[in-house]
Amino acid sequence: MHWQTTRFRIDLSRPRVMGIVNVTPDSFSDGGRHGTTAAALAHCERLVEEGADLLDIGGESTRPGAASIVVAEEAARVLPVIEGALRLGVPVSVDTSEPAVMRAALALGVDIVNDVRALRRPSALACVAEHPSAGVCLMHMRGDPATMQAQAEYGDVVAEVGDFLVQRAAEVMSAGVAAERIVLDPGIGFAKRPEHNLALLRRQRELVARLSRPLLVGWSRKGTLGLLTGRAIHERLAASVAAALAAVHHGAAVVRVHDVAATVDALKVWQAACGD
Ligand code: HH2
Repeated sequence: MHWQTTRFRIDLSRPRVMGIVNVTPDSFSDGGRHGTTAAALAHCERLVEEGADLLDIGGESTRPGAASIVVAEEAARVLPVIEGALRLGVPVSVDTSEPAVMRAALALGVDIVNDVRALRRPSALACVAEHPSAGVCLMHMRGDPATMQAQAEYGDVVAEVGDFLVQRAAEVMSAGVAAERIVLDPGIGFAKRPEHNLALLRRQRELVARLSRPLLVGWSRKGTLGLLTGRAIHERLAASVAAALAAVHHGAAVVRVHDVAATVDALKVWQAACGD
C-alpha cells in the first residue's frame, strides 16, 4: 500500500517512523524544548539524521486538559519550521486542526495534514479536499483535549473506534479526497482510559482488518506506558519503543515517535526477526 502526499508517494510495504517535532511551550513530553524556530529546525535535522521517514510538526499541545491557543500564534510557531523542514528531503506533516494553519502550510507545500480532530472543524475538510494531492491522517477522538477524558466510555472500544474511522474516511472521500491520500489513527490517549488504549493495541489486528487504509499509531511516552512501568515521561524510552514494535507487529504502517534513533534500530531488528 502507498500513502499519496503532496511531493511523495510513500511506500508503506515496510513500517515507517514519523518523528515528532513539537513547537509548543506546553507539550506534554517535550514542551518548551524546541520553542524557537532555530531550535525546532535543528531538532528536525537531527531526527532526519536518526532515520525519520517523516516529520510531524505541531504548534498546539493536545495533551489532556491543554488550553487552545489563538490561530495566529499557532501559525507563527509552525510555519517557519515547516518552511525549513521542507528542505530536508523527507515528507513533512503539519499537526493541526485549524483550517487557516492547514491552508497556509499547504501553500508552503507541506505534504500531509495530521489532524487529531479528523478535519471536523468547519472548512477543514474543504481545505484538504481543494488540494490535489496532500496526504491526511484522520484520528479518532471524542470532544476536545480540554474535556475528552470525561467522554472515555465505550461498550467495545475497538468496534467503536473502527466505526468512526470507517465512517470518517468515507465522508472525507466523498468530499473528493482520494483513498490513497488517507491514513487512519485510533488516537491513543484521546478520550480513552488505559484499558481502552491497551485493547486498541492488543486487538489492533481487528482494526487493521476492518480498515481499507493503513494505520498510523502514536504511543510515544503516553500515560498508559507510565502506568504500566511506573516511569515519568522522560523515562519512557524503552516502554515507547516496545509499544511501537508491538504496534508494528500488529499491523501498524506508521509509528509517531519522539525517540527516532532507538525506534529505527528496534524496527531493523524486528524486520530481520519478524518482517517479510
Ligand atoms: N498524539 C499527540 C499529538 N498528535 N497525532 C496523531 N495522528 N496521533 C497521535 O497519537 C497524536 C497526534 C500527542 O502527543 P505529543 O505530540 O507528544 O504531545 P502534545 O499533544 O502535547 O504536543
